[in-house]
Amino acid sequence: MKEKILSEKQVRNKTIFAFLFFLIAIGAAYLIWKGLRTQEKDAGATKILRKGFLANEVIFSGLFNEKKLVKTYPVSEAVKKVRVNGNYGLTDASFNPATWKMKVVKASGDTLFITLDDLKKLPKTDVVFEFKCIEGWSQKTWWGGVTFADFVKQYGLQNEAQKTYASLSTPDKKYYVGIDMPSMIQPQTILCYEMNGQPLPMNQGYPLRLIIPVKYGIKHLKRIGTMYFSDVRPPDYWAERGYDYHSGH
Ligand SMILES: Nc1nc2c(c(=O)[nH]1)N[C@H]1C(S)=C(S)[C@@H](COP(=O)(O)O)O[C@H]1N2
Ligand SMILES: [Mo]
Repeated sequence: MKEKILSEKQVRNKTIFAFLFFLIAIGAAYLIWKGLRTQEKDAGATKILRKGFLANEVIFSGLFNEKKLVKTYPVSEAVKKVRVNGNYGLTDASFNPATWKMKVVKASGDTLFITLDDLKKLPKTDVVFEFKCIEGWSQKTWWGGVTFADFVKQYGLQNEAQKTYASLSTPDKKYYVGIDMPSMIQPQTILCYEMNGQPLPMNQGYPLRLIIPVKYGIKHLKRIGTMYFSDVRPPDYWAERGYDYHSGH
């Protein structure tokens, strides 16, 4: 093989280039170090690390695993006595279940008012899964209703489903959640009207609640009053009190 012979000038150029590259690398390393050192503290971490947390939030929000199914169990494994937890938005004495309708605000601004009988006409889905509360308890529970995905199809809400978030709140607006759309569309997420094959008990959200197995209990809003869709993150009761907005697991 013929060796490549470099002229003196070429050797000099290469050396200069290597030296410049070395200086730039040192400079970049110094700037990164200085940046980390002098960033003001933000919630106990530096801002740069904080950006890492935000990136994780996006990754674990369900945006990248929308098709992933939560483990399910046979109905026989579901507990008979389902724990009751949390009654924000359920204490309004003037609430009348007989006249209840779910209000759905469409992207156009039009509103739909949907009854329980309307929903019962749609395909029914049951899900038995491990319901987890951030307080540290969990139990296998059995729920039935219409998947949000079926609901979108049947009511022609495809435009709404293009939004980034869904907002759900109780009729009295005292409890409210915001949920990323991929988690809403996930095939185990249901607008739920049955528990253990029976109508939902009052304290578990009669007539309709959200069951969203990819999330912790705080997101499973009981007694849905109004639903709307938005690219702006909707208010969320527990996120306002310091919990993770997405609360996925
Ligand atoms: N309207 C309303 N929904 C709610 C709550 C609440 O306080 N109000 N608590 C949440 C929490 S923290 C949990 S763990 C689950 C509990 O559901 P369960 O009472 O059917 O077990 O409901 C969620 N949905
Ligand atoms: Mo909870």
